[in-house]
Amino acid sequence: MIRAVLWDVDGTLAETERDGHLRAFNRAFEARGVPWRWSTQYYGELLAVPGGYERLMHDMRSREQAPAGARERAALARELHRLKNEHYAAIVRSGELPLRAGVAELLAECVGAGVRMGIVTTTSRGNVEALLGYHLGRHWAAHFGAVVSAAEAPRKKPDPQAYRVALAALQIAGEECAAIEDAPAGVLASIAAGVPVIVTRSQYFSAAHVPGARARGPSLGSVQGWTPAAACGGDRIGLKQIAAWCA
Ligand code: XBP
Repeated sequence: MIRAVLWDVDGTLAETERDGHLRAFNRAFEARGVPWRWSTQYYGELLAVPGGYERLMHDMRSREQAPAGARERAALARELHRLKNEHYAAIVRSGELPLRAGVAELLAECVGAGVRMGIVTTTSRGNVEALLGYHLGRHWAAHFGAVVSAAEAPRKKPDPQAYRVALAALQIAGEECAAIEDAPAGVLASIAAGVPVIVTRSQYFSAAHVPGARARGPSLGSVQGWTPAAACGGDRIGLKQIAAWCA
């Protein structure tokens, strides 16, 4: 049996990128009077750049309307990122970012079975607090032996720092855990930290190449469509199935 489940956040717990962060970025651009907007397709390309602030800086390199000076550009990116995270929290509070299928059930199964849990993300701490506070209540953090965000792990995935920090906090070896991720960068980070990983494909990474993942499939809420097949029975992906894939 595995001793801990390590959860990625964006794309894994909820479809936060298209329905949350992207909308929040565009609202921040509007609020700040910035003349550009990001399309759904373009944001998919920008996701190759890890980190919201870094994404803003990357995008501004090819924007004529962006400030020319490096210092002004960084200041604008910081302000837009802060505004984006405010809008993101408001979107979460409006109830428009539900947990993905099977997530609530697996969270509850871990609690019931005494399998420890960690949050392993490189998104901003406030975004984690907003999403988990909304869905699990204000004592959400009590369910997790480790909560690692950009505050604790500034080196973004695919760097394994976030996973290493979580393993140290849980005082557990990587091979005793299973990570749940949706994107190639997260898969690379978990594998580099020695944590077996399964992939629940999200909107933006539905066809991504994820070599090294123990299993990949459409959702924790379904036993159909997984490679290798989900052979442990039941109508959703549970701990027994995850342990079988990670053994
Ligand atoms: C997700 C990310 C983040 C979010 C935006 O990280 O790459 O950058 O897209 O959040 P993970 P910030 O897969 O580790 O959850 O704006 O706070 O960076």
